[in-house]
Amino acid sequence: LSSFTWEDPFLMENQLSEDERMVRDAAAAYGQDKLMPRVTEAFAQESTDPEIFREMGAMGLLGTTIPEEYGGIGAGYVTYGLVAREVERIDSGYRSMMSVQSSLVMYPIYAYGTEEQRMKYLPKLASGEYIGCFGLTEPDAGSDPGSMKTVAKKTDGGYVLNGSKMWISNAPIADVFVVWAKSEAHGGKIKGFVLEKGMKGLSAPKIEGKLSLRASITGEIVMNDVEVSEDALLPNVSGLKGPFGCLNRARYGIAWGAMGAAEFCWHAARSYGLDRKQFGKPLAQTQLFQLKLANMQTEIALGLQAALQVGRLMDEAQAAPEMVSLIKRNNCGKALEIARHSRDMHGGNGISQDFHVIRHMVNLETVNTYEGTHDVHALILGRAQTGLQAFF
Ligand code: TGC
Ligand code: FAD
Repeated sequence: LSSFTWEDPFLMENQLSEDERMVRDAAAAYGQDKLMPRVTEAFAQESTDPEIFREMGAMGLLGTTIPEEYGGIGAGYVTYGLVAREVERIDSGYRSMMSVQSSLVMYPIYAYGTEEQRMKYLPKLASGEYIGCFGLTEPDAGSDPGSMKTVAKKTDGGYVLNGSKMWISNAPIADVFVVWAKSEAHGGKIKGFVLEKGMKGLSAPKIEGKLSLRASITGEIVMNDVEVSEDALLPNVSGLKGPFGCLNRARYGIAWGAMGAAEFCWHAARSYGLDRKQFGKPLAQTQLFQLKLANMQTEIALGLQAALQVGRLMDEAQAAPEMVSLIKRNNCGKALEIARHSRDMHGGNGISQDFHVIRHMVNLETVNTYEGTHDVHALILGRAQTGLQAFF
């Protein structure tokens, strides 16, 4: 048997290709050099720098899985996951900005849009010149998006949209809005529309006062008789499987990202415990401290292996949505628990912004809730093994 690498117990490094490691290393360097120095201030001030989209675009971190002809880098889902892990190692809000742009805006335009829509939007979204958002959730339709009230009515040559969306990442600074609405012309089925900033009747007020994910701007989308032409419709999908097709990809990225935040908290707890002495010895030399470190190491190693396996299956078009539910639920729940323990292991320092763990902890509360709550994913998995749906 060979020696043990404590920070990479199952030698994941050897399971990655050279190309995957290269993109991962670029994302890690970008995170450390450009994001880490500004995150404390951004979180404290609840401010989002739109320049980050341009920087990520220049690094090839937006729409990594989109083919090069549309501005992406045509990479696989493992690469996408590795990028999410590195960005979320800094802050879940920065990963949120990136994954909404990639999985929830670029992906639907690529998968469900016309060639004209692809050419019009994707290169500018890939470079970060355009910022995108995804409007599914409404004030009265969160876990149950099928009960949405937003409607699209047919007009001569287009549609008029009315309704409001709630808790929408990037919305107040977005140029491009992928919005889901019930379309009367399609028998009330849910259809996707691409709206643009500046359209009459469209506004996106900021939601103030978040105590979680403060570095990522969140807003509403209000649509009052927003008139669009036929070419705003994403023609190639109908029904909830449209937004869910995007969510499968974003949820998968979150499963990797949450592990990045958890790794930060684990490594921080280990370093702190090695440095900090109480009762005449390092905290890391106590049994309780080591038990917590062992639990963190175990959950992260298992969570990363699971995410890698689902990523490989996605690249082979063999992944089922329930696999994504399993890793999204598990990895977010475990990351939140790890962040809470790390906060505790830092004692009083754990509540200071300077040690970063409480920021990760409060961020992960959002990550555990959005893209399907922890309990909603349990119900998806429960349905898949009993054949009985317990949502209503
Ligand atoms: P259900 O009857 O289960 O399904 C309706 C139709 O949708 C299809 N479908 C899927 N298709 C592809 N992938 C999936 N994962 C799918 N899940 C369902 C299904 O086959 C069916 O198709 P068809 O053709 O037969 O009509 O629908 P339901 O209404 O009973 O769904 C229940 C439930 C709970 C599973 C679902 O509604 C759910 O997942 N709720 C959670 C909502 C959610 O995740 N919202 C996310 C909003 S976006 C967001 O949070 C972005 S934050 C990003 C960031 O900042 O990083
Ligand atoms: P609810 O659905 O009201 O759930 C409240 C509680 O009830 C939860 O614990 C839930 O698990 C539980 N519950 C719900 N149904 C059941 C049931 N049948 N059985 C048992 N328990 C149940 N949405 C977008 O569309 N786009 C975005 O970009 C976006 N970004 C977000 C950013 C942030 C910061 C946040 C906080 C949210 C964002 N969301 C976004 C919305 C997010 O997806 C929803 O908040 C999430 O889906 C939960 O919906 P809800 O808040 O309405 O909670």
